[in-house]
Amino acid sequence: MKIYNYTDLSKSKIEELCSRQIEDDKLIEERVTEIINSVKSEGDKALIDFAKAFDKVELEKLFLDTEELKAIASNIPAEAKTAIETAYKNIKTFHQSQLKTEDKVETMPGVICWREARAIERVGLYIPGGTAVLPSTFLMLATPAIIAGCKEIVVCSPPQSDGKTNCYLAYCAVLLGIEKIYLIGGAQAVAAMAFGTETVPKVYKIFGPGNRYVTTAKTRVQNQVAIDMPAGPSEVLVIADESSNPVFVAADLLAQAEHGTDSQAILVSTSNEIIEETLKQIEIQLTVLPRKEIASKAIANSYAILVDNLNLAMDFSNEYAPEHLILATESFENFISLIINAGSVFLGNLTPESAGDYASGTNHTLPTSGFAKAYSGVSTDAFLKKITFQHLSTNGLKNIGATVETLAQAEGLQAHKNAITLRLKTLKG
Ligand code: HSO
Ligand code: ZN
Repeated sequence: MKIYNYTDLSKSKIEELCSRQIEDDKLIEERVTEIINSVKSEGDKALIDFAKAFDKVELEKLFLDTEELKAIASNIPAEAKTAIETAYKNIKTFHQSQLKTEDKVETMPGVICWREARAIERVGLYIPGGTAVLPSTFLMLATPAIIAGCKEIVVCSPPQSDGKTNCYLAYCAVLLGIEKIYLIGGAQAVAAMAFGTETVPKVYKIFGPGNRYVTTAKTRVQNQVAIDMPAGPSEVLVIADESSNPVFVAADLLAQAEHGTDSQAILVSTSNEIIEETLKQIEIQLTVLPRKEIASKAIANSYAILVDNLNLAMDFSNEYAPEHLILATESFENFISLIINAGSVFLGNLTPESAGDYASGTNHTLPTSGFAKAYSGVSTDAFLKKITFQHLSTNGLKNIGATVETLAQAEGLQAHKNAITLRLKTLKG
């Protein structure tokens, strides 16, 4: 991990440290285009062929139904079952609190405007398989979809080599009342949900993380469906001062690093000793991690920055716009209002990112790659759209009439003007 001194950094160096450009991979682009085209033209057959080619499994059918899911779920260890239930309860409570009705507003006498939320009828959730199977992602996506009231929730996850899914995902499905898991992974899952096949329903919005194939496919199908957000490798930025605990800080950085070799784990600190001690701790904790190969590569690509004060740390963090921001300081209260760009924030020394990754209630599907400057993480809102309504009374029409007529005239749109004028005339009778 490289260490920089903030005062020595030029503007362009700061920009470089904040940029997460991953080069376009032409090969991935081409493969994804081929996959999308195959799914579009051959439907289910392409999905079965891809399962054979990529997942090394001969599927007889493309999904597991409720009975099959129940059977698989029965193998879940009791502890995991309880943990999933507790996490679900917290996620549900937090996401339910996001459902808000808005007031009707009388913008001028007799002119009433308001918004009402309606669920996106059909949504597609992608739950990754591969190096880490993520039941937590299942909870994070399906819970708000159910709370929002989405009628059809299509869940895709790559099949295991036995043509099934694991007991954790199966248990989540049973707990949430999701009737099917489609055994489809990668770009082909995204294509299936975007275009529909004989078996897989076409959806209106696709959610969920995935590898480069999945994320490339999601950007590709955007002229067809909505997506949650553009995705890149996961990242954390920890701000630490003398009041932080290097053992905890190291653990948090490693928790991020173990996600993938391209993960970013960044430390910004006012204390050189804290940086040194954290780096030592990283070495110690790393040696016993099962995913140490992955984590050490990510750590090698990450960096620490020494700053003169926490305000400068906040400046850097806002420029970097981290997916996760940890304020590992006892004085976190003073800095909350200074946070402008971040996906999700963890306050104080006893609040690890892991809490939010799994169980506190907040969503872990968050904007990466600096997109926290413009995007929010997934929430119940992401599964809703807001429809505006308005009603004009006689008085309202009279009050707003001249304004609309004048603006329509100015834009040279006579028919627009007439829509008012003709009504006003009838009123005058
Ligand atoms: N930190 C990941 C979410 C996750 N962590 C799932 C563990 N499992 C992206 O926010
Ligand atoms: Zn995580």
